[in-house]
Amino acid sequence: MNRISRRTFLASAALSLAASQLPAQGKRRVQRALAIPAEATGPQVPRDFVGLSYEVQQFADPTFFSGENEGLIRACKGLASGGVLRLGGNTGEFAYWKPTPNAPEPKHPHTREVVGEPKAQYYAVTPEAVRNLASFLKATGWSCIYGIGMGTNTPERAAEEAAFAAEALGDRLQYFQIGNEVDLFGRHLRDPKTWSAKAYLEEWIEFARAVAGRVPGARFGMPDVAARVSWLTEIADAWGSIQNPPHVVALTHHYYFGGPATNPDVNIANLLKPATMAKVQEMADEALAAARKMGVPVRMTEGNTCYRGGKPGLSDVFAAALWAADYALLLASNSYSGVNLHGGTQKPIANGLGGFLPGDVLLRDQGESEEQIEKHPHPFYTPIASFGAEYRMEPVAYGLKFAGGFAGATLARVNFSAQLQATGVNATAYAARLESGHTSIIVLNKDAETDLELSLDFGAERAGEVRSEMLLAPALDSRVAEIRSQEKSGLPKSGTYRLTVPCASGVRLTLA
Ligand code: BDP
Repeated sequence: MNRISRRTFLASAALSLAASQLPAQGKRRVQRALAIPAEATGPQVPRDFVGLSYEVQQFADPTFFSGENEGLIRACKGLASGGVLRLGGNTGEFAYWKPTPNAPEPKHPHTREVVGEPKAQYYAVTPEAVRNLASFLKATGWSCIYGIGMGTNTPERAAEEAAFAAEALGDRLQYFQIGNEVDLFGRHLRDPKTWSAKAYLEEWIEFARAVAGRVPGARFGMPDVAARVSWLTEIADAWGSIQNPPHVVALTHHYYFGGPATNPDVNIANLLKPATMAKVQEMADEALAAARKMGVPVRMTEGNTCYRGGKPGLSDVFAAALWAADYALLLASNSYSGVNLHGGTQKPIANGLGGFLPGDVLLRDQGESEEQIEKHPHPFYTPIASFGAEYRMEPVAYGLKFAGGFAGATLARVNFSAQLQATGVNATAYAARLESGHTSIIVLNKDAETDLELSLDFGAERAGEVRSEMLLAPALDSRVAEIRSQEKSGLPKSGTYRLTVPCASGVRLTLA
């Protein structure tokens, strides 16, 4: 068999999926030929491209990130080998370092109580939590971007915590980040009349110098802005005038497609439409220009589908898987060093948002019972959900994992997505040369109704076996996702391979 047709896909999928779980049959089909180059001359995707982001407040339970938390360790390893765990989030600004059990709680500076912003509920980060984090990282094979608060912290305490963390985490520590979403500090942590990128930079340098004073060779990612990527530009422009600047190794920003859950525009059609990715591209263009000026890469250190804890029916369904795969690969093709999708458990996320998740309000309004509501992951966007002691990879995590198949690979410098979208289908594609030397292509058909029939031209001299995997679910709004290996086949002598990518699915082909 030298061709995988839609029927073949469906037939092999049917071996273990119930008929109701097959991908939907498209109402339309479009055909397109793509020439896959033998050479890949685009960016190299770092091996540790895939990452997760968690609130610092997860530390309040030192058994969470711990070498003993087997369920979470298994889930992280299932998502990516050698991923990056980023700690930060709104709650990071309300943590204080408690070096010994008897150390008193410091006096906290006054902050304004603002509805929707975290309440000034302070909690301690302890040596036990940081040591357990080290054992967790060892067990998972992951490394860490360690967040230290700036909003209510002092440079001295930040330096003391950093010294302990650097020692405990050793080579598992990639770099520190000081301050989370500093572009929003004017809301509740600083005077909005005087707060600016310049004011932030002055303050940040004081913190970073204090940390570098205690941790020789300390590395930093910054500014970790919520949305204002123009701050990266301002920082890059100002950087040259700083004497002996701290060692910054990445410029970082966050990204949420939209929010909150109650916003009707935050829906599957808008999440998946090409204009959404066009905006991502604009943001990447600006971030990259700043990063090039500073000679560092960009990392998207915290993001997801919908801010304020996610939206049920969007963040926790298969549409989020296709979004995550596409979003991650688009950033990889823009030379990003990685993507950390935000998540965690209910309490830290809710605390960081003023006490509740708007998604729960939405479900109650829609008449769901408390029992039904509990079946959703909390927060709704979390890539790894915990239900009691069980940890489960959510659809969004399957998308990230699918894209993570290109970790370590070199991307082809061809805009396949533009070629596909020219046919009117909402699909994207990325090709790469894997570390093994094999060529691989990922096609994401985000279209709800159109199947895509591709003729992939690999060139006549390329022979060999074709392996394929599919990212699938019964429908865009299904609460499940799966990555399924398909039967192997051969590449015809012509070098042209016909592939059907059903609507609302992803396919990856690898020539071996
Ligand atoms: C970001 C915060 C994070 C929140 C998230 C959200 O850094 O703590 O959990 O958004 O709104 O602004 O869900």
